[in-house]
Amino acid sequence: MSTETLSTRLTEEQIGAFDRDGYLVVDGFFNDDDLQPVIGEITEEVNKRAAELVAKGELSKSYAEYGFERQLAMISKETDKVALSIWNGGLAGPAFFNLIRNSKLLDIAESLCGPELIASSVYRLRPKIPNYNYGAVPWHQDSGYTEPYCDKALMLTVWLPLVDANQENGCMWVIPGVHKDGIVRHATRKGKPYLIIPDKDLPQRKPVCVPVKKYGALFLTNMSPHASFENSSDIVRWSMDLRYQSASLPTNAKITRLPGEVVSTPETSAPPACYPPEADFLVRSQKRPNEVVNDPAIFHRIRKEHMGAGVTSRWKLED
Ligand SMILES: O=C(O)CCC(=O)C(=O)O
Repeated sequence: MSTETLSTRLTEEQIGAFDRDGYLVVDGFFNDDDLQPVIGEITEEVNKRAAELVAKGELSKSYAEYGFERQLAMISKETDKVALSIWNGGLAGPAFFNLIRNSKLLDIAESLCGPELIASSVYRLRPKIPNYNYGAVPWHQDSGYTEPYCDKALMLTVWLPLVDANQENGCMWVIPGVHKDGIVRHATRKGKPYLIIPDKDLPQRKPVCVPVKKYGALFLTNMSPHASFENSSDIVRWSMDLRYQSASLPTNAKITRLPGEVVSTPETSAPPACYPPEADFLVRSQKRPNEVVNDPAIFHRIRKEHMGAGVTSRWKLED
């Protein structure tokens, strides 16, 4: 725990619930100052990309008058090019960077992962379009995607909706209380982007639907099985998910290594990072504060220049 005063803390009860259930929803965690810059940056990009398609004759109009919740749904009735171009980590403007290093979020991440804090480039923007099959994400643990070496440590996922997320528009579902039971079998699927936990391997606990209103945050462990299903509403279920870990785990962040931190060498058999394909960066540190990345241009450059390595493959094709 940091010696500096943490301004945002979880209560004992919240920490207990996170430890027991493997997830925690905190309503009203964010405010407009936190979210509006990201919404503004997304809107600008959607407008820009829509205008390009209109100019090429691939889209009839920008649908800007439909606003944040509906514009991309309307565009996507004509073309999925705009949605696909911004999905996942496609946008990396200053507002995204500032959300990842939001001090309230870092306070919570620090309290759970420790004071030397790495953020991962594995942040995802997910505009789940109504009735569009790309958006549903099958059951998985985030550790299914990362290096086995990192299974035992906490990598914190923060999932935050940019609109009210509910069962109708495809909010998250979680299987509570099984995150201490280790990794379960995942499978790959031909032509599908996501891993899946096959039905017969799903932990036998009742899944819970986890609606989260805009400004709320859902905190998850890397071992908490979660999924999300179709959006059958008429608005876009916009959300982001961000990830944090301790600098003592394998990381490809370019930082001075301190005693006790894992350095990737053949002797340690540690991978170059918990998720080698994308770039990590230091977001909070007491011991090497001048290595913290706090300039959006540097963030952008680190991501761009990152030479992604593969993840050890441990899953087979679904039978
Ligand atoms: O946003 C979603 O629908 C799925 C998110 C997810 O699977 C994740 O954050 O790991």
